Amino acid sequence: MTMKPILEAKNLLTSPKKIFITTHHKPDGDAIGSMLALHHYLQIKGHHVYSVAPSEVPEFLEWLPGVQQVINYEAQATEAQTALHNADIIFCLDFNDFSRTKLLEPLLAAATAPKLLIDHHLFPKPVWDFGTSRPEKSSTCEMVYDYINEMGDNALINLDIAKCLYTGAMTDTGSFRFPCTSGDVHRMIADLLDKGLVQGPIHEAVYDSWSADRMRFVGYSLIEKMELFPKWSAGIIAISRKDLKLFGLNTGDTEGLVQYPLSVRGISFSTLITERSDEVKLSFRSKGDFNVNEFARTHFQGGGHFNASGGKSSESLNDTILRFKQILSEFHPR
Ligand SMILES: [Mn+2]
Repeated sequence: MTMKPILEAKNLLTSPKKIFITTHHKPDGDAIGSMLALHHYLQIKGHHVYSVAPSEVPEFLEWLPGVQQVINYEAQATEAQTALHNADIIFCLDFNDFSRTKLLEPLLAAATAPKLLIDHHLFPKPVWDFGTSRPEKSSTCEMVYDYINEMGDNALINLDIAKCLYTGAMTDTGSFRFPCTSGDVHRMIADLLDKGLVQGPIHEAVYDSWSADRMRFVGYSLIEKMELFPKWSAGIIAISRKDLKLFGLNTGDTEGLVQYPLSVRGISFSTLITERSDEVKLSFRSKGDFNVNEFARTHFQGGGHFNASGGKSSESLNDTILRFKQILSEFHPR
C-alpha cells in the first residue's frame, strides 16, 4: 500500500468523527505529548476522540493536560477495543510498525477504518492509508504542530496543546541539544512561547521529580554497573531485575540512564541493557556518525533513529551482555 499525503485525508474530517489515536508501547514524552496534543486539537474541531496507550503512562507525564483521558490498554482492554471497533479514523503516532504497540498489533492490523500515520522513525511499514513520515524531524510533536498548521489551524493551538507539544519536543531533543533540533523546532517553541506557554514548570515536572531511590539508583548504576571501553569509544550499563528490586523501582526508572556514558570524554556509543520480565531490552545512543539504527537492526531485532535506537534479545541478561561485547569488539565507533 502506498501511503497518501496526510492532508489528502482532510475531507474525512469535515464532519464530526469517532477518532482513535494510539502510540507505542512503553510510551515516552513524545508519544504521550503528541497523542494528547492531537487529542485536544481534534476535540476542538468537534470530533469524539479516544486516546489509547498500549501500556501505562509513566509517572513523569501524569501532569499533562488531558492525561486522565488516556485509556491504558493493559488495564482497560475492553474499553480500548470498543473505541477501536467504533472508530471512523485511526491515528498512529510516534511509531511506524504495528508490532511497536505489542498487544494492539493484531487489532490494528485487522481494523478496517482508514489509518493515518504521523511519525519520525526510519523505514515505515507500508500499512497506512495516509500519513507523514519524516525521519529528519525532531519529534512527532513537531510533526503534529506542522499538521495543525497545514490544516490552517494554528490559531486553535491553546495552552493545553502547547504544553503537550513542548514536552515531546523537549524530551526527544534532549532539551533541544540533539542534532535534530532544527531552526524549525526553535520556531515552533517561539510560537508556543508567544502563545503564553511557560516552559520552566515543564522541565521541572519531567526532569526534577525523581524519587530519592531513583537518584540513588543512578549512583549505584554508575559505580557498580557501568563498564567503559575507551579503545572502542563505548560504554555499557546492564541492569538486572534484581537491581531494580533493590531500589523498589520499575523499568521506567531506567529512563535516561543510557545517556550517562556519553558524558565521559571519548565515549560516543552507549548501550543500556535491561532485564524485563519477558525479554532483555537494549537501548543505544551515539554521538556523531556512528549509526545505532543500523546497529540495532543488524544485531538486536530493533531500530529507531541514527543516534538513538533500541532492540531486544531473547537470551538471558548475561548471555546478551556476552554477545553484545563480542559484537562490540567488531562494530564500534573507532
Ligand atoms: Mn518520538
